[in-house]
Amino acid sequence: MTQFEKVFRNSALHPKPVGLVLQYGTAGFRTNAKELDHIMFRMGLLAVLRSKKTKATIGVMVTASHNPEEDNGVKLVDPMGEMVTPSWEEYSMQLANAEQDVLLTALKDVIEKEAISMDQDANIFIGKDTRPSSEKLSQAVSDGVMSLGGHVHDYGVVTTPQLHFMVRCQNTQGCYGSPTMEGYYRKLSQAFVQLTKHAPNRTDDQKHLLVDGANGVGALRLRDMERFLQNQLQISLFNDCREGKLNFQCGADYVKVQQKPPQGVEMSVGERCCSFDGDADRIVYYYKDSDGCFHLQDGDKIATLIGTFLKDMLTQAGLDLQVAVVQTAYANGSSTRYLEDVLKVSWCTTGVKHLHHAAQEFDIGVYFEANGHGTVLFSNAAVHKIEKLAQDSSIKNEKKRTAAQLLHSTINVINQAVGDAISDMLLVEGVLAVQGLSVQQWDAIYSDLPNRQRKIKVADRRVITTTDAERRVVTPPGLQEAVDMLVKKYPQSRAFVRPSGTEDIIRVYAEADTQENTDALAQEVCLAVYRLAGGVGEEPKPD
Ligand code: G16
Repeated sequence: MTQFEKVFRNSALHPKPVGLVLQYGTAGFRTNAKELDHIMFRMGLLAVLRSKKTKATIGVMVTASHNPEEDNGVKLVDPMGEMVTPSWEEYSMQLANAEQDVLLTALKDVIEKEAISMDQDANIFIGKDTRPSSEKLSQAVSDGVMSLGGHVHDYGVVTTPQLHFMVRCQNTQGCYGSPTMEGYYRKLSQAFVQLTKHAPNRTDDQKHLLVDGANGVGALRLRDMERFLQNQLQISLFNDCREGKLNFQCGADYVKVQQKPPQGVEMSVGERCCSFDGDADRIVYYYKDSDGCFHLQDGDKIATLIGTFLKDMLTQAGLDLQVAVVQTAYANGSSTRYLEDVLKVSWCTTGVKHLHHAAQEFDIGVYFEANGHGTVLFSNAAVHKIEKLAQDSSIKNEKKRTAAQLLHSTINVINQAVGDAISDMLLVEGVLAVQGLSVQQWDAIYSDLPNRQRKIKVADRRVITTTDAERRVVTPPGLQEAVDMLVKKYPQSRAFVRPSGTEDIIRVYAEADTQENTDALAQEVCLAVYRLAGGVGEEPKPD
């Protein structure tokens, strides 16, 4: 039997529902798990082609991240650990949506267009989150890979960033680290411990952190990592999968959107807390003040903390490297104003795949979405300069030597492949420790403008199209004009509307001078969306 005959035969075991069309979204395919078996098999096929094309190991992660437990999805990982290149998204849709009888034609079309040599070996790393559907769906990925003659290494239940890390380690022949779970834990925790050596005498309270694991894989893997941290971090873990549902009233997305603490976390006044999302590629921090008020340190605050720290260290080390922060439309206006005074700020469309590429333009690119998804990228030249300085034993100036060592450890604590809640947590903890900052002092760097995010259900979210990094609506006609009119009513206000690429909803963002005005603006924009873009169900009511 030829390879193609085998694909044809096995694809019948993962049949596509006739007529079902799925879009490649912000982070791959994502929908109810029941609709995904054929997608997984076909993404296994595509991963083999991508591996043959790049002559490198490719990753396939089965997860729906922040979505509800009944959803699932798939993220493809390119050779350096980044999201698959956008030019292959089209191929993934071609394969995903081909009816059964033309699947081979679609497959051969990609092979031909990309001039892929089918004699080339293919290696695929597979990971999955803790969803009940993930086991079977990751098996469908394996079936796809093996049908086309690829080799599978199944890492089992891992965080999305861990899988990205493994792919990068494998394709850099170990230069980035060892492609094993132990390799991941060792690399990050050793760098973290090095950072904390510059912050001796911390009290147990200062080392203490409350973590909400969203009842997901991040909780499991953080438990595994604890023993490597040499007691430099004392973690109280909540929502750790023992009871409670994945992402339900907990996790980074819930905390960010609802602007309130997750269920199941016992917070005392002033205690540092953080939440991961369902596949641990996002993190947000928060605390409660003595009046019981909740304070959120989201991705913007994390980017500010890290960006300004890196800039200070570079100045002290005497290194002339440019640090830039990449933001999206969701960035709070106050964060942008603050950052523009101290660093270069660049904009791009929502989705880490876009931010990652934008950040690669700089010596050091810090990118964070407000929802807590982000990391820091160092160019090869920047890494080389920092490493050289950190190893230079002839430096007499102690401040300069320390700064170089801190920069070096910072590089190693960061998972540069992709945003990583565990790595970002260690980075934030390390920076706060080194700078002797409390969570309140970090929060006080600037004050967020009140903001609100809402979700609206419409009959077909594709009716809304956008431009200008998703900050302006193009269709349906009249919607942008309506938003513009509403924004004029409130001081310091801003609002935008965009279709989600991960959930079947429209997202509305609003900010203004007071929470009352923000909520009123958000409500009015929701009504405009509902009326002009085909809202379904009851009219949106104030939150
Ligand atoms: C994914 C993307 C993020 C994006 C988020 C929400 O995150 O990786 O870049 O911000 O979806 O996207 P949207 O607003 O289009 O629904 P995750 O953590 O869910 O994989």
